Amino acid sequence: MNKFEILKSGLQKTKKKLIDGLTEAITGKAVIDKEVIENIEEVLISADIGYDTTEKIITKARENLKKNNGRDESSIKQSIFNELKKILENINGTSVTKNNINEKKPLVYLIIGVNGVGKTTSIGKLAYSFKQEGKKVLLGAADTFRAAAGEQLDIWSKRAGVDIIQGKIGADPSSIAYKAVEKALKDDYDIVIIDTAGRLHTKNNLMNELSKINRVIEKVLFRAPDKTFLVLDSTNGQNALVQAEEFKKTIELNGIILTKLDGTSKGGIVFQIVDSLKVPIEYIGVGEGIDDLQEFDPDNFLNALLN
Ligand SMILES: Nc1nc2c(ncn2[C@@H]2O[C@H](COP(=O)(O)OP(=O)(O)OP(=O)(O)O)[C@@H](O)[C@H]2O)c(=O)[nH]1
Ligand SMILES: [Mg+2]
Repeated sequence: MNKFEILKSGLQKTKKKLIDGLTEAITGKAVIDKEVIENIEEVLISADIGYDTTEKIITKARENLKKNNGRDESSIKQSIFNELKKILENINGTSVTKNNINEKKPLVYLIIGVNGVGKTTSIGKLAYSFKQEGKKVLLGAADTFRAAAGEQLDIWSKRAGVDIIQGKIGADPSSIAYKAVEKALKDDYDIVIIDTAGRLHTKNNLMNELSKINRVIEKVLFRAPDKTFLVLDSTNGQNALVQAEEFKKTIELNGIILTKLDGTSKGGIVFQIVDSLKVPIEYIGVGEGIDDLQEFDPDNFLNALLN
């Protein structure tokens, strides 16, 4: 399967819920009346588009209905698909991947997120794709909270064929971040990707730790990390949004890595993240394999859903 087919097959359940749901709500209705609109609303909300984003889409659909006098099923469907498209198009231009940060060396990526969302796995996949591009990649295992965390990243570093800076369990995560960036500067790496813990004793601990890692990187790099990526698990639905709001309070986020889109029906969360969080989705995870991280492309995403 090529990348698009992998994406398409990963989005099957979301498509079923969202697109087939919409089609069902609309098709065969002689007139688009209040009841049909309510059904559409229900489909959007149950497909994790979120209340606010759904209201925007519905308001637009109502306006279009009035304007067109075209109370037929194809125009209402088109109106909704157009709105979905517009939401995703809004992130074009805000994306940091597309800005010229590639001139910086080493590029420093800090990867954060609650436990189990897919940080370490995504780092492995990212490292592999940079390596494939011929880049010299270093990983920093700053999740020193769990014994298995370092080992897991170590396995990924071997799979991807990249170097890694490890620390002992319980070591100060900031010290690992420091050493990784220091080594990258000294040994001419193109990119450093730093893994962090998803859970510490308390949420405050976690946020303080992440702020500290940020400060320490800035000290050695003379600038903030080039990208701080928040990893969100799409299967968490609404809760992913809640997590993002929490992190946003303490840390400046540059992008989202949205994982586990394969096999969930909650892929509609993409629209809500883009619309309400105002942080671009940079990558999506569509499987557990080393190749299963894709750059997020709004057009591709919509095509995969609609076709
Ligand atoms: N199906 C699927 N599984 C994924 C994806 N990304 C990650 N996973 C799985 O999610 C689980 C957790 O991933 P990790 O990378 O360990 O998550 P983490 O955020 O590093 O977790 P902690 O280190 O505990 O904070 C693993 O079993 C991964 O294989 C994805 O895109 N699709
Ligand atoms: Mg991890």
